[in-house]
Amino acid sequence: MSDCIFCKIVSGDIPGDIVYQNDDVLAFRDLNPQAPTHILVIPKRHIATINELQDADAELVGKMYLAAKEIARNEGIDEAGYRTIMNCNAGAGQTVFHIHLHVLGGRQMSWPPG
Ligand code: DGP
Repeated sequence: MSDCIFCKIVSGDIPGDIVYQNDDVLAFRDLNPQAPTHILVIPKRHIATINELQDADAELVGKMYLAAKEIARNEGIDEAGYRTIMNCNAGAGQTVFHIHLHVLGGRQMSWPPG
């Protein structure tokens, strides 16, 4: 998608502080971090929201979570704990319409989220 910020990070057209990638998934630090560790895990292929996911994307979504696990270990937040969130549509706070799994850690998390 030519007008998608995250597709531009995948293509290298805009810079990203990349911490992890494989053939299907890319992860980079959030520009506006909400915790000492705040990383976004995205599929390299453009998918706008959770609502657009197809059955065939099940493995891809699984790979996003496996990436999150790997990243949490690399960041040293796996044992203390971390949060993964994927917002869907504006009412949930989604502002970039290319699905992304937030990985947040390095501080105590509260519940419920706002
Ligand atoms: P959400 O609100 O769930 O759609 O989260 C979008 C996140 O993306 C938000 O935390 C800020 C981050 N973000 C937006 N634009 C950029 C960018 O150009 N680079 C990076 N690294 N993060 C971005």
